[in-house]
Amino acid sequence: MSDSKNLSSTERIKQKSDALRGTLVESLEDEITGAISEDDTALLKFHGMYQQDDRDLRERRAEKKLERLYSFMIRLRLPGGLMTPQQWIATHHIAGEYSTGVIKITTRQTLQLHGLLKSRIKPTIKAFNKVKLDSIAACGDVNRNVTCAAHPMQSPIHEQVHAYAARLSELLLPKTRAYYEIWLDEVKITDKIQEEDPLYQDRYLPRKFKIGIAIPPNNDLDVLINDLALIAIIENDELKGFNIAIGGGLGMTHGNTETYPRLATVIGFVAGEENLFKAVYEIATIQRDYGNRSDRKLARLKYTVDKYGTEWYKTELEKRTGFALEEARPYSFTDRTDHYGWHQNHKGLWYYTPFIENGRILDDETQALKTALLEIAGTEKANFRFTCNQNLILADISKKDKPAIEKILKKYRILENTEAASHIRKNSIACVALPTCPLALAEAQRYLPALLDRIEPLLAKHELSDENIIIRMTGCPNGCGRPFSAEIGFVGTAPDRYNMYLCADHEGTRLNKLYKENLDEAAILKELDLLFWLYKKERGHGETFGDFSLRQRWYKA
Ligand code: SRM
Ligand code: SF4
Repeated sequence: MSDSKNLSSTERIKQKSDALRGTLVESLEDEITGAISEDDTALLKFHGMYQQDDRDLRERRAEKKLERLYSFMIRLRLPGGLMTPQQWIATHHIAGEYSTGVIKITTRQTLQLHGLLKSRIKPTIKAFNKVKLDSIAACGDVNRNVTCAAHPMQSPIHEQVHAYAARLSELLLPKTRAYYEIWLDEVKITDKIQEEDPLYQDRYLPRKFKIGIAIPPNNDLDVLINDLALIAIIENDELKGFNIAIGGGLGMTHGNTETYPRLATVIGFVAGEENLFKAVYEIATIQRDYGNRSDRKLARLKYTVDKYGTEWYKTELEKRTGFALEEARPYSFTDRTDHYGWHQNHKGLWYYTPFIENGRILDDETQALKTALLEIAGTEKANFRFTCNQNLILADISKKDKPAIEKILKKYRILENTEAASHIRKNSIACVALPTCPLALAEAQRYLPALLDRIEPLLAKHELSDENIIIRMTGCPNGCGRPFSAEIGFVGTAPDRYNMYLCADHEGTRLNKLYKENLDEAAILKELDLLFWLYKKERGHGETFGDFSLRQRWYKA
């Protein structure tokens, strides 16, 4: 069981929080500061928000003896990443009225708004609530947004599998009414029994907990990086059940060898809805009871699995559920990318995936994406599905409505921009990083597009422009843009410096390895020039860049 003597400070904050209420109401009312109290910042995460400040302005404000420019980021809970056109319209207006206006699609197929001032949080949540959207448990030591394979056109039973994302999200929601009381002015409940929480109890989980559901052969969500990965097993177009894998997670700390990225290990197969739900629930209770509660850096499920062993975890799970897992069923992933442009499913419905660089939805000099999406939502002829590659699929469009949507896409240069984007750019991900992320050591989404401007000519020089190389960048080793499962991964170490990782596979079943440390842009480009030259010259037939890098042993011993 977890050490209850040496609890981290966050454990104590959770425990004395009165079911996540803390002093959030008082913090909100405090007009002296744009911030909330320190303990409340930990609790706010469970309500789907983070306190941040504009790091670009820190020094200037400090010189003027001004408080940091505090603001808040809100992340929606959107299991499986599905939104109606009406919900999109509301999100568009909320973003414009209360946040920076930019809507960010995240790597867990939901949306974030940045730059909300303290006084705007409540109106924002109320406006989302009107269209049945919330941010409960989008952050914090609870189950996070459940991700699911995004491509409906790829499987006739996509809807059936997709429904599990919403139901698992419901199953693992905290029972507290704090969110409704604080943000939506629901009357405070006096009967505490109503919010007793057998799963989370009073200390919640030791750390964040992530679930993903893949539908092979596509692995667009990088399912094995989740604490709990479910892999749908489909035979003869029928859903038979799910393989269960545990212990994925990417975060690490530079220089701390006790921390590491890890892919989930498959422990068995489960058939039937009741058993699946039981297994998911009990995997969470084991982590609750055995996860590390004294050192948050070692508190994710992956460390619990490695401390006690996979077999132990499985045995404990079977003891708690009362049934044995079956032997894992065969499956294989062949693809991890989004499918840009128009595609049609088995029912004849159409899907369009535009290229959205790093998930940032805004109007700029190349295209009027935000305006186009508002106009498309206004037609009510397309649903919005977000992908874990920070993209959007305009979904479920009938043959009759396709020309109208296409006309809008053309008018605002979305078609043109999507067609023009290079393969490597379409396979890129960058995390938010500066200026809002407090943990960023280097730039990511503000820099990767410019770096790609310089990488594209190198690929052209070596006649590799048509290769689908997966490239990702993050501003620190927490791994939010999943750089450790990229064929070329850049992880920030300091301003303008990155560690470079190579050797992951194309399908998301092998992590990469450290190749070179602390490279600046000139060094990155020099390395890539050489690596691309060798790849072009010596690759085997159809060999991917990641597989070639591994064969060449391009990693530090
Ligand atoms: Fe993340 C923390 C952004 C996906 C691992 N992540 C953060 C914070 C909240 C920084 C903080 O703690 O104050 C970042 C907010 C930046 C900002 O200004 O918005 C942040 N993470 C993101 C997003 C928005 C990146 C993006 O550009 O899309 C993704 C939001 C996902 C969502 O909708 O829920 C995001 N984060 C991930 C992923 C990828 C995934 O889940 O597919 C990972 C790696 C997988 C994993 O969990 O191991 C990830 N984020 C982390 C970690 C490392 C956790 C660890 O085990 O060590 C942190 C730091 C922490 O928790 O202490 C972190
Ligand atoms: Fe911030 Fe690091 Fe996550 Fe990027 S990887 S968003 S820099 S915590």
